[in-house]
Amino acid sequence: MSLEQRLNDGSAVLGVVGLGYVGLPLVVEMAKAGHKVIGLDISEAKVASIIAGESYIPDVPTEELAELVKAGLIEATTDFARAAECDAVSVCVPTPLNEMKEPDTSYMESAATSIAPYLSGEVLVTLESTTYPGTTEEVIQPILETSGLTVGDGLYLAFSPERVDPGNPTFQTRNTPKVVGGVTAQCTKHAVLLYERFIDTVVPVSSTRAAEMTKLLENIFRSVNIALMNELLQLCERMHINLWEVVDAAKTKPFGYMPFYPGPGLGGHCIPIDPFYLSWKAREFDFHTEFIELSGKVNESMPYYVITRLMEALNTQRKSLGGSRVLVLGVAYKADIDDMRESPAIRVTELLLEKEADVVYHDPWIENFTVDGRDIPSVDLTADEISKADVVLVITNHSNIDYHLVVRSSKLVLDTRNALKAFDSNKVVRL
Ligand code: SAJ
Repeated sequence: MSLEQRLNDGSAVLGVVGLGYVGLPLVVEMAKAGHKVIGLDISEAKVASIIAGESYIPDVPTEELAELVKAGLIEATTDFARAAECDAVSVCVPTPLNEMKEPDTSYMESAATSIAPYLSGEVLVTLESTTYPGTTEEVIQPILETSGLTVGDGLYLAFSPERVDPGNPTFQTRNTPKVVGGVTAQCTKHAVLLYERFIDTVVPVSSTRAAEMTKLLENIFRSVNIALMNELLQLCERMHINLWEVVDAAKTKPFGYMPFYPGPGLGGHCIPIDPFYLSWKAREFDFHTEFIELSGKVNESMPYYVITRLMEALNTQRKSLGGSRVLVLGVAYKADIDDMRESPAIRVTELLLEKEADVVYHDPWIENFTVDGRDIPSVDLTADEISKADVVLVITNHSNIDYHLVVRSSKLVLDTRNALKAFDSNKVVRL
């Protein structure tokens, strides 16, 4: 039976390499569509947790995972030889930057190298990791073809960017449209057949490079617009204009505008990182992506701006930052999730420690917070703890915080997220 038939009748065994915030939701959606799914990961802990039917991703309910594991639809293993059982394999591994802010494609290369020896017959491989245009065909395809298969003769290869927005209550894997671009038309066709099995809307494009660029455009659009807000915030502070109010007013425009907000910096594993995948590749074409470079510079300057504003706020109370007790409220990289990656709270806290502030934190989503090897003490959000702080620094505006208590019990608050916009108190200083 052909791959096309196996995909269409649901008998295709599907593989996913990388069982993180992208891969695990994908595994679950594939299994919910009735496919047998084999999850492949190098992490023994992740594999053991899945086998036990326990989810470690907040967007994947444990009950749902357990039921699918119990039904035998989901298996997990660190044995990549089991890729031999798969008719299609989706690769969802990290694409970080190295210290020189250059793409680190080692995870993708390692994933491709791990499955290549076991590919045979007719098999589809899709790459989902956000990366620069050209990666799929210049880096991944040669590795996969060491299997003896070639694109056009047994191997179908496509790029289909992940669009997971961790914690998004409305859009999850199934109802977020999926862009797909294959090396050949047949590759695109088979990748469309795969994703149509469990995703409501599939959007084919003409090439892998178009699909790779689509994802980068989405995230560069965000980082540039956030940087614009961060720059305007600094101008508005000098002009004594409340930019937060201005953004709220601008977003009443029912067309032609989309709100972004200033903040203490850019966190997460995508927005601060993905744009530099493109600016790195652009150099090969003698092209300087100035918007990307400028937005990176502005966004990276925000933790320093927060410290300046904090010192100014303490100064109004004739206090120095050195020796002051600072309660950092919210340290995850964005509201209502448990992820610290690239969180602006990290750089802000490093700077606070450099200024010899006495730092404690409160974040209901983050159990431990370590900066430069130092464990930052976690405190309960009580009137006593709040009142002990010389200043409360709101870095992440989780919704499950008692902001009334914060305003009532604090001496001073620097709010970098406009979390306290409902309060009219001279104790609250907005970034
Ligand atoms: N941020 C601001 N101002 C804003 C929006 C965000 O300062 O107006 C900050 C956030 O606090 C956070 C960082 O930027 O630190 C990134 O936030 P994000 O909302 O872009 O969220 P991510 O990185 O978790 O996920 C994004 C997805 N987000 C949205 O579309 C809302 C989406 O772009 C991608 O699916 C995902 O990156 C990815 O995997 O690329």
